[in-house]
Amino acid sequence: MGNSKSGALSKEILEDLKMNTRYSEEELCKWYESFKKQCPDGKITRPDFEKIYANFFPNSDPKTYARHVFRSFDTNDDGTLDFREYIIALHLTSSGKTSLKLEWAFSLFDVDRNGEVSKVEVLEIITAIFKMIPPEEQKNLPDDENSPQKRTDKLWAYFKKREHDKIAEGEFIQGVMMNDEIMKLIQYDPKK
Ligand SMILES: [Ca+2]
Ligand SMILES: [Ca+2]
Repeated sequence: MGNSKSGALSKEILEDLKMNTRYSEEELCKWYESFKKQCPDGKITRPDFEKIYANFFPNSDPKTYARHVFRSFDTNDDGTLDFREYIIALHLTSSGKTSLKLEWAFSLFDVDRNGEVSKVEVLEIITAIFKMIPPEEQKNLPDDENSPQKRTDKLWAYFKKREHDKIAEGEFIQGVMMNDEIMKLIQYDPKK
């Protein structure tokens, strides 16, 4: 408990992160220093997080997506991201390893955290992703991908699911990994 005031990274969290991410002790301590500088109270709030996203997407509306991403990172569901959650997020999203990224993507799509993804959940996330695409770019999308509903239908059809079926995590990761087109549907990389 005393750790929160002294500003040091607790041994317990350090060991946990060393075991569960690819980062070394040295790297983690460095991350922690800069995290503390930016968030002196040791927590990132949802509005802070949404602001970061807004800076990256000045020509579209990333707010809903940011809210879902925040939820997927806030694993203890307390409304803030602490250092541990922040590092795990970084580890999952920036590793370059597709299976890790898709593991995270699954948690993003599993809005109610029940371990499976429904079509309603897919539509919810794809709608949020769609809002990040600037209107100019939306005009140039292929005919079967130019609305959230069409994109959701396409993904659902690819997984050969009926309306009320569900997708499990392993099935999701494997399916998306095998198809680049589906991979593109579940994310948005802004053109630089
Ligand atoms: Ca949290
Ligand atoms: Ca679910």
